[in-house]
Amino acid sequence: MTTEIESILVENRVFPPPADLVKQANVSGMEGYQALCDEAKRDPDAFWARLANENLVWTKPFTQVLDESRAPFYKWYPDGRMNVSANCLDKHLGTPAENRAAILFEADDGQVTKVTYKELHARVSQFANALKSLGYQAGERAIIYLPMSIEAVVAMQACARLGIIHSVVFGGFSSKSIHERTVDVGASLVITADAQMRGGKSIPLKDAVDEALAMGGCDAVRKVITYKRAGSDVQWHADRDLWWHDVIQGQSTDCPPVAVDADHPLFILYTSGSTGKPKGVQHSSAGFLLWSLMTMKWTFDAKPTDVFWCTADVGWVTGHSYVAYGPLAAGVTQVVFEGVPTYPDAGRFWKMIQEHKVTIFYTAPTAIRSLTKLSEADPKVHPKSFDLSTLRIIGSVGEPINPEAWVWYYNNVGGQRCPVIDTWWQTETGAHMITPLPGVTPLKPGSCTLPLPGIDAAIVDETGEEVERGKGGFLVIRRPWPSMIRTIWGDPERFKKTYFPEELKGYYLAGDGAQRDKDGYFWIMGRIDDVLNVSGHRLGTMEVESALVAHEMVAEAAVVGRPDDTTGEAVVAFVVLNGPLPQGDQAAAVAKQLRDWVAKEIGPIAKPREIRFGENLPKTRSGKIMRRLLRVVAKGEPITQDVSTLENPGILEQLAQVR
Ligand code: 6R9
Repeated sequence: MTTEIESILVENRVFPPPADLVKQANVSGMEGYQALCDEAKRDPDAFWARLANENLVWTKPFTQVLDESRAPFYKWYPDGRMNVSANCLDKHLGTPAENRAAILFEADDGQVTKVTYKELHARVSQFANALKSLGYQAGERAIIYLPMSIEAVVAMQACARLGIIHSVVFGGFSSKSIHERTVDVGASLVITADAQMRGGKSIPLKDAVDEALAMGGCDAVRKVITYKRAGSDVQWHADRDLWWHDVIQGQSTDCPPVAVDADHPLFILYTSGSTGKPKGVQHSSAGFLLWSLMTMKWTFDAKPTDVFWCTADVGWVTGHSYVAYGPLAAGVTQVVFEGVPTYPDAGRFWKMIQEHKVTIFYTAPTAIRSLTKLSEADPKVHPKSFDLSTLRIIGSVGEPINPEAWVWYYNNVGGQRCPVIDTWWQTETGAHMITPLPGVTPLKPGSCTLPLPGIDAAIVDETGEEVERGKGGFLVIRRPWPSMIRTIWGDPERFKKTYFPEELKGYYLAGDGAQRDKDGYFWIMGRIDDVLNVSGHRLGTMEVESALVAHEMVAEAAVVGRPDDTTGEAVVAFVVLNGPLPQGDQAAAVAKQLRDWVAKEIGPIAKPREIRFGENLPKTRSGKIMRRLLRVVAKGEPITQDVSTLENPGILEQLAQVR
């Protein structure tokens, strides 16, 4: 572990919560927040029991709240049984929510489809019955590789209904990623689409699945179900392939939800870590759903009248907690969007907020930064050209939001009326952890402010001791919470070592550096490990390095992040080729070849922005690559650090040249 924590700009402006929100929010005023925090502190078990009893429907009530006997493999509500899909859909039947729109789906081309809770329940049940008739059962694993669509939500919910564990692979990932995940989870089912539509273009999906399954080791896969989205040509394997519209034919819209243990895995979602191999983060059923739902109510102040829009793809954790599960459990109407924010123009988000009368909007800083640039350049796509008066809360997730972007978002999208809710959390935490509450927290741009009630967040040193206010350290969570990661699928040792290192007193180590100011507000300073954050997506430097060295031309590679105004960080790769140093056009051609290779190996988001070639990499005498120096070179700054421990200091000059 290293604590290379850079100091950050601390904003001094404070924005008090709007008075009307303080009055009627689900958590009202600092006293309301404090009362919940005190309740959780006084008797954590009683607090978590109360929330689970009041907010979830149990098939068999739990008698124990938390089993710590095998820590850090915590079990929550161990003897309770329930079903996630029943808690998102069935519970609304026969209530006023039944005829409310659950999903307003807007396709890439602008076409809108509305699905009520009752209709969604029927669709999920029908698809679940199709899976059942194919012999699928609780505990099996399904890979879902679908575009943003009603079907993506239906597929996830149908799996949950039967206790099938899903693993969603982001549609922008390569066939190699699908292959790795299919093998790792031992999937017996793949659900995909012929293609996805983004920005007016159709991008094949089924082809990538075919390629992945042809790579070998996927023998457990019995069926591939394909949803026809674009009507594009696909290859067909008669023994294995089925159309979505065929399998649901004649299936009943009544499918009793299968009760599972509270800790039955709901899903496995892969995320980058500090090694080359992404980790399969395993989440539970009850604990995960409870916190997704509570944070909908607390963080977003969700009410039945809200129109909620989270712009995240279901391929990321945000699309699990705040598209596929949380909003449905909360009974709100949500917008699901297939396309991209810049098509047909950069006013798309604002136009959609206006048309669907969105009240709660949740997006990523990278989107805000890129739309700021485009809006300021063209008044037609500027948020001020749209009626955004229905908005009451605007949220941010994925990376630190710089004060400049925060203020632009607050002024131009939120009309200086809506609090900017900067939510800090991770794939592993399942749902929000440190975040302002709209009717409670005075905001400071750039700070995710205070932990949610029940979340014991702290900043500690290498020994687990809390550091003084104003000092940087490791962000940890000292007590378990219901939506926490249960294990890394198939690798419990790695789970223990990564998240509960021995020297940290059994605390959960988030992997972020942070500090607290005099008011106890948290300021996240970025990752302490070799994980980059590109457009809010986690990317391991090792992952990109492994992809590069897998190319026959590459002898060695080191990857670092460079700060970037729009994407947060950009990938810069330093590469040593097998053979002479390329020059001029040849260097450009090889760089292009390698960038395309990385896109194929991992996905387009992992493509290095820049590739620099050298005859070697800067190394210590013990052979360790000095990434610290490469980060300076990548920024184009002069090296002022001591390089005397380097075996080959001259190499830095060579790498500094952009060829
Ligand atoms: C939900 C999600 C997690 C990492 C996390 C941190 C960064 C996320 C943030 C934030 C500062 C915020 N991060 N939200 N940093 N402020 N509000 O993004 O999950 O993809 O697993 O990424 O993202 O570094 O450790 P995930």
